[in-house]
Amino acid sequence: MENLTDVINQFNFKGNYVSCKLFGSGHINTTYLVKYDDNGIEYKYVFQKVNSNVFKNVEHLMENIFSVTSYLRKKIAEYGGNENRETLHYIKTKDGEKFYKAKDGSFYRAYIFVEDSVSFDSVENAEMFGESGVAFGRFQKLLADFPANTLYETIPDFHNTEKRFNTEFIPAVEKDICGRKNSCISEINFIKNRKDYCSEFVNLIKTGKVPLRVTHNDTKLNNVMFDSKTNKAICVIDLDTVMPGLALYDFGDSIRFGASTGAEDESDLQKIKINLDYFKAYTEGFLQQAGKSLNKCEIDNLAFSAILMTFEVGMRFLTDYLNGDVYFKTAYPEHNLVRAKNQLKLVADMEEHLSEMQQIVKDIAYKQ
Ligand code: ADP
Ligand code: GN1
Ligand code: MG
Repeated sequence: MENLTDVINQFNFKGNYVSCKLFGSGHINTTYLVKYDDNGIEYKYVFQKVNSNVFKNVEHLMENIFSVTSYLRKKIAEYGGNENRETLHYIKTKDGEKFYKAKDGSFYRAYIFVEDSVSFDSVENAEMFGESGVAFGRFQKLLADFPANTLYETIPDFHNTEKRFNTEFIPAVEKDICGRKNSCISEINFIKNRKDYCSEFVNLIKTGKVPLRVTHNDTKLNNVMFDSKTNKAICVIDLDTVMPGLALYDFGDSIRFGASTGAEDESDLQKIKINLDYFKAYTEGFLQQAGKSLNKCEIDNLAFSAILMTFEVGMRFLTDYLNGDVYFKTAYPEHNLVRAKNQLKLVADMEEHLSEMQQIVKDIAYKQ
């Protein structure tokens, strides 16, 4: 394996290498904070090893990111924003490439660290969550005219819940290659009993009721950087899954992660409920930005999207548990099972509160 500092040295960073430390809490890539020094001035970079087990075509992924961020820079400059702060700025290698392929076949890329910024792994108050809604709503709005068909699908069928059920979840249950099935019979049944959920959005696409848009597809709170002084959301990060998708995916995934009363891997299920105040705050922020571009069918499905996106990730965690933890990073053997139970508990709680969630959406969307 190539030495990490040798790989870092392939990039066009300013000055001399100072340090490299592990950083961030994502489940997929490995992230480092790299520091350089140029005559006493410190430069910080985010340096990542891309998970090429998850992302099969890193070239396509980086093409997507460069075209989307270049487009965003233009849009941000047009409205007088700060294009160096409000979107990611990727650094090419000394050879002018968008990423570096190491001798062992692994892929690395780098971008500028957004100064005076911070990300959060859990929501601290409704205002913060509302701000993340503004950030993802704005992201969607700014990319509304971007030609979605020029983007590669970095993970085909990423939010095709039906396909995930039929071709990933059911085979994992049937094969049971780790002999873990008996430890999660009630979770398996919970998912099987909701098989109908899986085709809801697939059918909305098939019948043309909702349009494909450029979406982020992984709208966790920690994929938004906040200004550490003003607490305002600055920019959306983690652009690996930007591709054609539904506004519903982005809305629902944010709620799943941020409007839960506990962390995604909290094992005490009593602590897992939907926080309707947070739900309301996010809905206000998101619709304030993206509301005008959504059609009635999208708006009417926002509340359910939170259930479906939570159900989908719960099913993915359980699938990975059954497959022996080959996809998501885990910290202990039952980690994926704990995450799955947690997400399915949140589904159950949201089912009980669906009509309240729908009313909140209506009150906000139709008063605008
Ligand atoms: P992953 O795919 O592992 O989730 P991310 O791209 O989301 O990787 O990065 C992981 C974490 O690193 C983020 O949650 C954030 O805290 C931090 N981070 C990422 N990009 C930046 C940036 N440009 N500036 C400052 N911090 C960043
Ligand atoms: C992964 O990379 P990260 O941690 O932001 C996953 C998402 C899941 C999320 C669950 C490419 O996101 O789909 O919703 O974990 N990303 C990928 O926390 O699979
Ligand atoms: Mg992330």
